[in-house]
Amino acid sequence: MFKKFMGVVTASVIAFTGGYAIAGTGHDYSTTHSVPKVNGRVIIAKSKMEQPPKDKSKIKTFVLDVESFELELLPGVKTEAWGFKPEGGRPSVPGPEIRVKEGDYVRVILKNTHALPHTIHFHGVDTPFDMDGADTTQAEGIPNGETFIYEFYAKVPGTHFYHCHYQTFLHLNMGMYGAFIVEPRKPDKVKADKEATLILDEWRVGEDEDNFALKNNWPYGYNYFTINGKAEPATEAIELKKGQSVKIRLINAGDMSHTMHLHGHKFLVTHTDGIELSAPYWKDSLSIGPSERYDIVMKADNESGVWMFHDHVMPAATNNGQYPGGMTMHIKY
Ligand SMILES: [Cu+2]
Repeated sequence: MFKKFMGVVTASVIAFTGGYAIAGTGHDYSTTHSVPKVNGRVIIAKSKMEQPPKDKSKIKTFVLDVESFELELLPGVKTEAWGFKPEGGRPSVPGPEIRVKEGDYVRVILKNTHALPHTIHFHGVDTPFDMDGADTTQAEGIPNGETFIYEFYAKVPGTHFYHCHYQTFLHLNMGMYGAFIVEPRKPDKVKADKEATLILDEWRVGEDEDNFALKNNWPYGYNYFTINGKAEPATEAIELKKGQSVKIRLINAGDMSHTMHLHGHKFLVTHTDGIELSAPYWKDSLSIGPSERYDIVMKADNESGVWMFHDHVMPAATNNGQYPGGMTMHIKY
């Protein structure tokens, strides 16, 4: 695999001369993080547009790898997934949350030991273009055995996400995404007692002849629908105390629009795509398109109970056509 990509990678490094340096020739990263030892070469990316801060404590480092694994969507339903994993950790869908503060210098080290090439794109973070990780700017991806170091200032506060942007339709579908949260310098105007991040996604699982979605012409044959990689009844509830409030960061990492409806409560929409609204507005059903993010705040101010929060695009509230299921979860207090 490595040999196969050698020539291609060399070419891409040459194409980016001026923007990139090979390990040992440009930067010394040893003061904050040892450069990971890998089978192949380490490509250190140095943005032409931004310089790291002198104060090393302002540099936040994350090391990610990719691994194939079996993701259990709900008891008895498993599918192959490709998950991001932290160094020494286990792969997961979503991948580990990256959380930094506005103004931090972020260093994300993609140390790829997976069989296929991958990249990381930081959606909504607005990095310099040479850190964009897109199919067009990193056309060959980061192949097996190689490491790429993304570096940029976290200038844009809010709820964002990162995902592989190599053969994106397939790789994003295999679960290669995670939350990227930039906490704002100036605290949010609407405060909450707790926080939860919910990432929506769809899956096509099992043999096509058993696929309820294909028989009913649902988009792309998606027949399982997840919140944080789990379908009802395996989704995790948000537990509150009466009177408590929760800020929910909704991220749509899938290919379909979903309309999240909360029973028994209104919620305040405070941010769209990470941007704080000057005039937050109340809703009880919120449509969220692919790649959109919404921050909402709800308060446990009705009767104590187990309140449903679910996609009102009803096919996505099933497991292969069996209702209830899919993008359904509960808020308990
Ligand atoms: Cu990928």
